[in-house]
Amino acid sequence: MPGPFHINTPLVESVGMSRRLGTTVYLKMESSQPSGSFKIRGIGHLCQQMAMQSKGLVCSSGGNAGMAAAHVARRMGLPATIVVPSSSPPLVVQNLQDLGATVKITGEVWDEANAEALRLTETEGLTYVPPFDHPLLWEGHSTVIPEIAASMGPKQKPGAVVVSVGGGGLLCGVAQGLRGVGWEDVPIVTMETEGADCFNAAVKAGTIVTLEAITSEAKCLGAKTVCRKAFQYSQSTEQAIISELVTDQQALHAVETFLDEERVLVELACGAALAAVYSGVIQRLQDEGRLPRPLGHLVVIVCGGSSINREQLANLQKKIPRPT
Ligand code: PLV
Repeated sequence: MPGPFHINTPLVESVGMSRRLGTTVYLKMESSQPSGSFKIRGIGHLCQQMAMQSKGLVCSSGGNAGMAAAHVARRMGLPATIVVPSSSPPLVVQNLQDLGATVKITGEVWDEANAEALRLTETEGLTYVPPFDHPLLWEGHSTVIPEIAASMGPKQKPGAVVVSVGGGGLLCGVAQGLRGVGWEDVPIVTMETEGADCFNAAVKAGTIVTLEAITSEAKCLGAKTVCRKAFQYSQSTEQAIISELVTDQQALHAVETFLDEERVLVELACGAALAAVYSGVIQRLQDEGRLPRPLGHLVVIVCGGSSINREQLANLQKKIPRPT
């Protein structure tokens, strides 16, 4: 059986973030994964289990799930069709084509692209690769936590873990992984941008809701409805999940600061998680007594993302107005 397809990524301290927060901040560098994001953990695992006899993969994606599926398909010698919405930048289409995938642009947001991927699954007999809603994805994503535990060493435990949420797959993997290593008492801080906030909307409403539209530029967080399992985790009393939002401006500022300080370029979806520190969200949660002070080591999952280069960053800088 081929794989695993993902690599064990570095856990490194961010001196700049540690200085801001007054406690050690570790970055789990999922941006170094072969496909540019954590997605290859879950998608690689799912394909190992489900696609061995497949005649090809079809994946609906804002971009990064598609990149992971295209990578895995290439390694498995399978054709891949990736359905993306028109909101995905041309760069995403180019990156996918460079990996040998067939790209289909359908609908304006991910949910519409997904309907087309499901249709192709039926009509073409392809193996459907979901971007966030599947137990095998969560199991694959969960491997990030034992890696963090091994890097931190015995008797060490994070004070909190920060993740971005799109459809909630990464969150489910992190929650599962934390339970797996006996860290269910470690709070998870979930980050979304305003306008791509289906998890926050569900937490506030106390029930799963579907957003009318995705108005954030963080298109890879742009699922209109969060997966049921992520919502269920938010309702559980076993593990604290704190749902927070930032603006696109704050996510962009975080991307820029991260580039300057860590010399790594990530996309806006990841900027949302970084903004937890750069925009003072963690400090505010401490002020409000929702996170302890002093806090143990903070771990930020740097989810990464390939929908970014200098040109795309400049586009975002034009599109997203600076705070006045
Ligand atoms: N992006 C998905 C879903 O898009 C995709 O198709 O690529 N950080 C990055 C860089 C991401 O690409 C994503 C998901 C997330 C975070 C959030 O992960 P999730 O969906 O598992 O919560 C619509």
